[in-house]
Amino acid sequence: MIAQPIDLVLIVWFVLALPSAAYVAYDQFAHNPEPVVMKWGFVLITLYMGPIGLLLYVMADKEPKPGTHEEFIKPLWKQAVGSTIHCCAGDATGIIVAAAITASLGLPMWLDLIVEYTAGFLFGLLIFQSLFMQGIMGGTYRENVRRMFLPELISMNMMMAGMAPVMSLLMMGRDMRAMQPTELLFWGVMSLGVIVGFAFAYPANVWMVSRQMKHGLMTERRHAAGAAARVHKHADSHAAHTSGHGGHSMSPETTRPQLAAVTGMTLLLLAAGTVLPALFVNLRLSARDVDGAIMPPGMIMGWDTPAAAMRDMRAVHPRFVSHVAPVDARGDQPLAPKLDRGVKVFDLEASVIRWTILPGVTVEAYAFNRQVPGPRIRVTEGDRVRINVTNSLPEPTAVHWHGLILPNAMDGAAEITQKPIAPGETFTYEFTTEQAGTYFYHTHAHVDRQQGLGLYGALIIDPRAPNIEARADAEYVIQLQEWLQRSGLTYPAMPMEGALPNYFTINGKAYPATDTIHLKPGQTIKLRFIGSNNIFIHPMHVHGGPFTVVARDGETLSPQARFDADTVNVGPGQRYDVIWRARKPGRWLVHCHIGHHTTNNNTETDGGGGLMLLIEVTG
Ligand SMILES: [Cu+2]
Repeated sequence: MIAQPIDLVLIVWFVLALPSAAYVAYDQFAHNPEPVVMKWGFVLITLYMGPIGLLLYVMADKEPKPGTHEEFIKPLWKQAVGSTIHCCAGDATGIIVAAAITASLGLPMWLDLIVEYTAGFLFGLLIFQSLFMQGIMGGTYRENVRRMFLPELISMNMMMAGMAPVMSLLMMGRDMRAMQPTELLFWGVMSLGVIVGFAFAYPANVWMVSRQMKHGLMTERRHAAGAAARVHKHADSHAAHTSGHGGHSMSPETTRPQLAAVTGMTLLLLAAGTVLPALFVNLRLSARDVDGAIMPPGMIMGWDTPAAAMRDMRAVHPRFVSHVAPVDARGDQPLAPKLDRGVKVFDLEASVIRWTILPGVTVEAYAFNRQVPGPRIRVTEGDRVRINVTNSLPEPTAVHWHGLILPNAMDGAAEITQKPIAPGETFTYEFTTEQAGTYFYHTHAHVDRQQGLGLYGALIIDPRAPNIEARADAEYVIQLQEWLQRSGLTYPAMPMEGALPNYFTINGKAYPATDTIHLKPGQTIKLRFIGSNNIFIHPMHVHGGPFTVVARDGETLSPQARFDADTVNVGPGQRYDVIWRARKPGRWLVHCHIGHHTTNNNTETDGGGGLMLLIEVTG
């Protein structure tokens, strides 16, 4: 699935690789005079290495004119290309098949590497080198296995020395879709791995071919076809004649110390290629553990980063989006209750939506009733309320009624007071309200992730006796939120490396997309600040003179305890009700006083951004 720009690059790459391999296959079997095993080697390698495979074929192996193949392939560098291709085709096929199987089985990455090495080595040695080459090398299968063991070992060690770090570092890197064979990225990493492995194995093959340890390229023609070299698709090996470098008579020109030194060095490089990445990435995890997570750029991931941390911080995968909210949709919409024998019944559904926080900037949000913030629940002190919460998220959740006095079983703390609501399930909360004031509800399962992605909403409880509350001509609820949206993906913002937010919203919108409040001179407004965000204490400030703080955390302050201020620190979970009077006409700002929180991705638009809105006093 296309989720990142790299996916488009990979599509282009594979669109080039497929016709490249098709061309090589056609040309090999229709025109090129060489043993079938080499034809297949080139086809497979071109499938894995795309245009690079095609380049190698044309430059080193494709007969330029009929009858010239023998002469054309003589240079050592071409012979070594043939030798490397032959080896890599077998090894890479073994490695790739093993990687796909181990990923599906959910084996940890370190075990993957061992299985892949073993599979690549055995496939290369037992099938590609010994079985397919038997017709060319003569001798029994057993003799060939013995003869090819060392050359295959040297070549495979080098191949894996190059391929293993590519696989480890990229598969367990930022975009762990690379662990899943169902993703294009997996195949992209395999391709890159084969290319790097080829580059590592090539010098070793130059040496081995020059020392007569391995076959290079060969020419094989049907006698009957003669010099015209019309090659037939089904050239059977009885009628075939083999010539060229190496051929039947290979007599290695190496000394034991040379072999020991070279083999030792390749083992050392193999060890480095497989072990060193373990210093940087957690190779104990499996494809299942990381579940295709895409991590925020800049997150610190070490050899001991647990899979649970990755699952918590990862991007919301766009495939989970079940609803795209219109650009001008607003959150915090009043939710009308149904009445059931005196009980006010509300339905909430948590799901993944695409939400516009600013024209042109969307986030993949976890949302109640397809809006951010979730719908406003407004009841009166003493009401019996029932809230049916349906979980349509890809993970379990629970809803907490922040600040309320209620039965413990209704408190919504996942794993503490209830089993989390599994995806697809509904849980019913029911309680009688005993307080009045500004409250809110929010997820209480993986709060770090889910609330950071948008799972919260206002819960306003009006007092039974209205006169006990400080009153104003108008009121406006301000719910704060921090977002991390980067490179087209949304991550839950967190106060840690790589996860700090770059967007900030009031009621799901960043300035200048926030509401504008309209007042007449002399009118008063009650601003209900809600710290529905996860990270920062936001010093919320109003221009145009002080306001009076009349309630804190839902509790109305006694007239003696009320105080005037022009900035109030709204911390996560806190609520402040303040009453501000429109003393003079004009455009007065309400904003957070942390400068960065009034930018959008570090940019000021129309005088600011993020946690900012306007009160227009006219008339
Ligand atoms: Cu702030």
